[in-house]
Amino acid sequence: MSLEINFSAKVFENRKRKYNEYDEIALTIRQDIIKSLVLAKSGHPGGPLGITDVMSVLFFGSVMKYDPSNSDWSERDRFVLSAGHMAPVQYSTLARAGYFPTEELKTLRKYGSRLQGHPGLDMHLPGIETSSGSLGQGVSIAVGMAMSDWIIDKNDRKVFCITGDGELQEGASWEAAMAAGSHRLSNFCWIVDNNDCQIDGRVTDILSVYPLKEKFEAFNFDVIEIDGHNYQQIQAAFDKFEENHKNNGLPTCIIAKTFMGKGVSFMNDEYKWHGNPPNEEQAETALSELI
Ligand SMILES: Cc1ncc(C[n+]2csc(CCOP(=O)(O)OP(=O)(O)O)c2C)c(N)n1
Repeated sequence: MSLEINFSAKVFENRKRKYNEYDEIALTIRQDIIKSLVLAKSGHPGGPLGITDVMSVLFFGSVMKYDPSNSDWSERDRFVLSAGHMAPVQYSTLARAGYFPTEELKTLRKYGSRLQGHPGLDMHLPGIETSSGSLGQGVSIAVGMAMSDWIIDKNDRKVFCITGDGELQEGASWEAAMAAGSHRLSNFCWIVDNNDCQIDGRVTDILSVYPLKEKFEAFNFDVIEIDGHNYQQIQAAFDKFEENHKNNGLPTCIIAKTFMGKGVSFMNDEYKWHGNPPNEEQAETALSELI
């Protein structure tokens, strides 16, 4: 491989920020995604690049309560990436939060690595709360976590979960929605990565999941539609979730309108980048744009 790939050691704090401070974080994560995928020679760039801005606010804007030096902290909020194929964005985010050395991002999908193609609990990577990748399953587990916190333990922990929109074609997703809405899990925040792209085309064309807002409302969610690349709107949506939680309101569903492959011109809004890694030349071009 002639392209030299290095990962800076930079980590970011989880604190209230001015919106322009997220640019550096999101850029770093997008670079990590491209770098780890070109080294892995397999994997999914499109979804991870698209959800990076939401992840940046969620993890580095004092939205979630967590402690990278004590990943089992009993009072932590939990994050579940139900769309497990988007693992590169979760791995980079966790590394940039300080859960494990950023150098480890080099090992994505390598034999023996803790960073497999989909998050695995059996890999014992700090920050991973459950295995995911079988679509619909992560969100079902996440709702179970929220139920145990809210109904049984009656504690103050929150659960955040990201699903894809194509993922909603999996029926288990709607069973999870029904349970969260029916039990009024105000501690549950469901984020839909609404890029209208999936593995082999537009979600609209393959099997429409729309109208999303009305469907989640029918399942008893407070639904907030946002531009998933606008930090102000992302922050406002998480603030509304916090308010819903404080007031024992409804569970929150944030429908984040995003572009697959955001940040890299030739990947932008292209479903063909759902699951193909960049080759060296493409990675070089992508990294030259991510500065
Ligand atoms: C139960 C299940 N069925 C099929 C797959 C294969 N699969 C992986 S990702 C994907 C498309 C998901 O689309 P979306 O959630 O919109 O993610 P995006 O393309 O935006 O990354 C499919 C069908 C799977 N992982 N799990």
